[in-house]
Amino acid sequence: MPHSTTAPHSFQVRGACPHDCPDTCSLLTTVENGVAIKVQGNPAHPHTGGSLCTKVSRYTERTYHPDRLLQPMKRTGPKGSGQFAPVSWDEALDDIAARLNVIAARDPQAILPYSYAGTMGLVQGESIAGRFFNKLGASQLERTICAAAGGVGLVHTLGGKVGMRVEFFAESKLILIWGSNSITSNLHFWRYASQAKRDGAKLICIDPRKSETADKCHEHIALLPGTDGALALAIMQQLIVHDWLDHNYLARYTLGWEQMRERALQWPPERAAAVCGIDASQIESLARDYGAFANSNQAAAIRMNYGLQRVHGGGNAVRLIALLPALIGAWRHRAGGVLLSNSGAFPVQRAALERPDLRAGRASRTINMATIGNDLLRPTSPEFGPAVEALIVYNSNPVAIAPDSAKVVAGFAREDLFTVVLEHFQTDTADYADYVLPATTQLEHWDVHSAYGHTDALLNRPAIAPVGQAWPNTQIFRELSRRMGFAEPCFSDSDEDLCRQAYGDKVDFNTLLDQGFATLPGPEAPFAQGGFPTPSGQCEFFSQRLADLGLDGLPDHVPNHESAGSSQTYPLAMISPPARNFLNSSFVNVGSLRQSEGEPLLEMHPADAAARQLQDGALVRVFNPRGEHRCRLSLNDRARPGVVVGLGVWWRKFGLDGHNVNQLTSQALTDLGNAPTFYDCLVDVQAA
Ligand SMILES: Nc1nc2c(c(=O)[nH]1)N[C@H]1C(S)=C(S)[C@@H](COP(=O)(O)OP(=O)(O)OC[C@H]3O[C@@H](n4cnc5c(=O)[nH]c(N)nc54)[C@H](O)[C@@H]3O)O[C@H]1N2
Ligand SMILES: Nc1nc2c(c(=O)[nH]1)N[C@H]1C(S)=C(S)[C@@H](COP(=O)(O)OP(=O)(O)OC[C@H]3O[C@@H](n4cnc5c(=O)[nH]c(N)nc54)[C@H](O)[C@@H]3O)O[C@H]1N2
Ligand SMILES: [Mo]
Repeated sequence: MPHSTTAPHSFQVRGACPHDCPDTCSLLTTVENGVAIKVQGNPAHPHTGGSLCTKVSRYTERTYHPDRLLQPMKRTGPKGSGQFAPVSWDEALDDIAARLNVIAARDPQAILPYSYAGTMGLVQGESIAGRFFNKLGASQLERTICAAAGGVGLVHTLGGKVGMRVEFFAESKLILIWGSNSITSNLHFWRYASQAKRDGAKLICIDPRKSETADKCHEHIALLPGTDGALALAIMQQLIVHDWLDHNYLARYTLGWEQMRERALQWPPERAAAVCGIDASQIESLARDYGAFANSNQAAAIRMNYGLQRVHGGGNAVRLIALLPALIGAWRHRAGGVLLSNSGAFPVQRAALERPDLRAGRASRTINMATIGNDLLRPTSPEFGPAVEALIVYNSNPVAIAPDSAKVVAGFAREDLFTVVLEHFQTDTADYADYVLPATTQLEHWDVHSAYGHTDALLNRPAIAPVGQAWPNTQIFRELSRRMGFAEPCFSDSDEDLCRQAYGDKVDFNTLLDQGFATLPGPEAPFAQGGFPTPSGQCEFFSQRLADLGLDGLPDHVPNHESAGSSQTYPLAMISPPARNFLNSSFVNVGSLRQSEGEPLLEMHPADAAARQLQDGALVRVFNPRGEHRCRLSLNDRARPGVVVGLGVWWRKFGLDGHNVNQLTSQALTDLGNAPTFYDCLVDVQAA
């Protein structure tokens, strides 16, 4: 029950931040007379520590935004025009069900769900929605857009999405912040890193961009995008030649060290320096700092984030970095090792939530969300199967966030594609819908959460009644199921039922009800004595599973599809990492946050600008064979020579020319995990 505070009609409700961020904060929403007036960080939750990021502390501005979708809408103009007329829920759902039934009668695989982590909630994500598409026998979506390369890399190295417990970074004495702008995208990790820094730890940032986080670290290594694997190999080479190794740990708890050693010895610092575009002395110094912790009673830790795996070799790079702690025996300490994601630690009962058994053995083609641009344009063929005829989008804004926008937009613009979008706002994607259905926000529905940057499960209670006629995703799929004639009792489960099913008996639901969060049990130093969840139980330098797939069993440096310096026509490497005040494309329409970001910018090093006679603030055209995007130039030392940075992800309709950076990115995939390669992208820039 909400507990009362001072005013009679005022109370606070415990919730969870739903956004796709490692921090998954515990929220306290103050409600007065049925209106949410304030959203704060819950001081009782250790990882949240009572503080929120700028975005989520403005949550009421987003919830009560004048542009909130308040009723179902049906398209009245051409696709993409954004012309809609209000309709009733009954009219919308009857028509949607009828149209889906006609398509399903021909081939249900012509229907495709498209969803990601607009909410990370286990209930408003793939619970009733998963059941609905399984029962329908629809195509399955391969959800690769963010973390698949690194995730698969971790699985074939440590055995899963597992790693250090985030709180122990506070005790580390050396922290490598690798491919992560923590102050922007993982603020509550930064609290622990700052604590370590105050206690004398050295912080080193490895990032092509001099990020806000790099500003606060002792050192910054500005390597070229997609060269992290080469850097990790050269660190290994230095650890070997200087014998900064924990031989005992290597012998007892790793597999394939001899072969890895041979490969790493081929990477002296000079070789890696040429690939990474940095000085060999920087690599030697980094390896010396790291090697100092071999066999030490103090700990070195690595915080990787997904920024470094959005390139061709992202999976191998994550493998190589995740192997480093084994060389020096860092895992022996609770404050040592590596953390990319902890999501594998959560006992989520996915089969109970999504009910794959409802497919009843029917064929299920898989479509990769990263190649939606090409796949919406494919005709029916024996290899591909049926052309996509219906698309149901929820918790995602693909027209803005998927790579190679020209193709994505052409696909969504197909007049013969039936598109339904469940949303809070009229996004770039909603503009292409046949029906837009208003969804509730986190303040208005129940949910249960796992996290990927800490090890606490969270419960979200609704704080207010749904705004307008909005419904939770679950209710929309429940009502659609009924109209489609799906009779199984699981389609009637309430959101509270689903919250209980999410962890079954693996997490005590009463703890969630009582305090809003529950810390997962688990050892403080998970791999101090091996015990990796790999098939061998060892930290795997060599992966038999990869070898069995016909891939290299050992990790290697895999160059970019579009390597910096490989093209004279497009000499600049463009990366498009998160802007601090946005979350992917969420919050771009919140006025105060968009004002803080200003307008779409391209950061460029003054030397690259001088070579093109471009001035700070100039209007520029960023282009490559996939398209062009106009924005304003920002000359500063955040971008290194040869690399330009377009912070994202802006809504296309807020851009100068109705485009965003994804007009330039490609649909090429990563080495492992079939993920997109947003930061593997060559461009050139001219005055517009
Ligand atoms: N404020 C805010 N927070 C967010 C997000 C957001 O959009 N805004 N996004 C959320 C999401 S979806 C995710 S997945 C997470 C993590 O999101 P990530 O994509 O990991 O984002 P960042 O931690 O900002 O880290 C990206 C950093 O990696 C750097 N980088 C780019 N290419 C390379 C490379 O090749 N090598 C190396 N070493 N570094 C590279 C970028 O310059 C940037 O500073 O953050 C989440 N948190
Ligand atoms: N160029 C470039 N592109 C990128 C990235 C990059 O770094 N650079 N980052 C990539 C990454 S890491 C990711 S994770 C993806 C993210 O891509 P998406 O997962 O699509 O994330 P968002 O852009 O935040 O869009 C989420 C949408 O879900 C809606 N939503 C939120 N909660 C609910 C709900 O409860 N119900 C319904 N129906 N809708 C809801 C929000 O209003 C929002 O419009 O983008 C990727 N795209
Ligand atoms: Mo992401």
